[in-house]
Amino acid sequence: MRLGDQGGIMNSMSLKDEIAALASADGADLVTAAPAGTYAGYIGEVSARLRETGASGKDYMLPSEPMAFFGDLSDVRRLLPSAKSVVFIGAYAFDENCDYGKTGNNLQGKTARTYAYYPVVRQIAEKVTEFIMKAGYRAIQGQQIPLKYAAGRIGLGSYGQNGLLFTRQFGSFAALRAVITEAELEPDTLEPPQLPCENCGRCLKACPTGALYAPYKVNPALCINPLTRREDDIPQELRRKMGNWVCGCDICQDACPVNQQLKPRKPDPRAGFDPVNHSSHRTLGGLEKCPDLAEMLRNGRVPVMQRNAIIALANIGTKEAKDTLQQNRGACSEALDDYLRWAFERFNDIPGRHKSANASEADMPRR
Ligand code: B12
Ligand code: SF4
Ligand code: SF4
Repeated sequence: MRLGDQGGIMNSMSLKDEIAALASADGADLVTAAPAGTYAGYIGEVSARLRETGASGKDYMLPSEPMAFFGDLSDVRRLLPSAKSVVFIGAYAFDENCDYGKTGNNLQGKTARTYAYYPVVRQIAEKVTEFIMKAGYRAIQGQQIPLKYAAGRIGLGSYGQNGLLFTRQFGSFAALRAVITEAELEPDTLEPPQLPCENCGRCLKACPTGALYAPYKVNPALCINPLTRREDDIPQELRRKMGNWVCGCDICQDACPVNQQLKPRKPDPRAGFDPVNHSSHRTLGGLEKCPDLAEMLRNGRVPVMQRNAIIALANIGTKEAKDTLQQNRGACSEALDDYLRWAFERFNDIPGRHKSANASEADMPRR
């Protein structure tokens, strides 16, 4: 028998070791246990954020009204009434396949690094859940908990002013997932990293849209991450600030001196996009990291991704970018005419960018 048969806490402690061994063998870079709890302080912060920003569920890309969604996160017992412990699974997400230094001029888009590791932590968490259930305890895996806040409470990381949780080994590039269980696991107590935020503020200065509107505080209505996934119109002044991000945005992480010390890892073979199991990957089916923008226009992509490719090309602004858009404009959804018009105007408007003799005649989308 895998577990001791004496019952009680000894049982659970050995179960914890077995969970840690299983998850690590399956590629987890972080495995930590905490008591299941409620997060009252978190709800106070969420309310303040909603008051300050006036953000709606749509701004957060949520299926429901924000207070209902965050309220559910704030008490794991709403999900599993008998919950006693939470296991945090983390994976280092900064891998060699996201060399953004190579994008920007050669007509590629950028995708958020951590996104590609959501399938990795999910698959590990699924195995851990199955293992705990075979040991006789109920368990549920997912994101139905305020991951940064809850993991921060046990010292797995510290909040940076960019609003993300910095772990000791992996900076803020750690994808997180939780397994909530009725098994009683001995909690870990960890030493959180000390961050140099006080005299820094580089992430706030780097955020191109002002979404990071104060230290630790994000306005989702301005954040490029949800903008690249939203189906409603993106205001022109925000399009200009999106650079060549086509899904998510890592600017406030790349600007950080702590993250700049990180060495990229060898990619986990499971890293990538999975529209079936991850709602945040819904529009990413078939895309690689740093996808080719011409391919994004051509291959019958959903309009949201064609739109993001148009914005990225306009912001890259070179002759090659303009030619690419001209050559592929016929493949774009008609719903994107306004974006095409805006893009061709932008190619011509910005000093130092590619000029064409007659923007209004030559560059308008033709069908
Ligand atoms: C909603 C959400 C978003 C929203 C809102 C983000 C936000 N910061 O609120 C949007 C869509 C904008 C978003 C964007 C991103 N997200 Co997101 N998101 C979430 C989600 C679902 C909930 C986060 C949440 O609770 N927000 C509500 C706010 C109020 O809570 P909070 O961020 O913890 O805010 C705290 C601070 O303000 C703090 N605070 C306030 N004042 C002060 C003062 C001090 C001194 C301190 C220390 C703290 C502090 O108190 C608040 C409460 O804890 C989690 C998944 C989950 N289930 O937890 C992923 C999650 C947080 N996201 C993640 C990622 C990777 C991102 C992006 C980097 C993706 C990308 N590359 O584009 C961006 C980063 C934007 C940013 N700078 O935060 C990761 C973060 C991993 C990590 N190591 O931190 C998570 C955990 C998902 C995961 N499974 O790994 N996200
Ligand atoms: S950039 Fe500076 S202020 Fe922002 S999270 Fe990193 S250390 Fe903190
Ligand atoms: S992800 Fe980009 S837009 Fe969002 S807060 Fe960070 S830098 Fe700003």
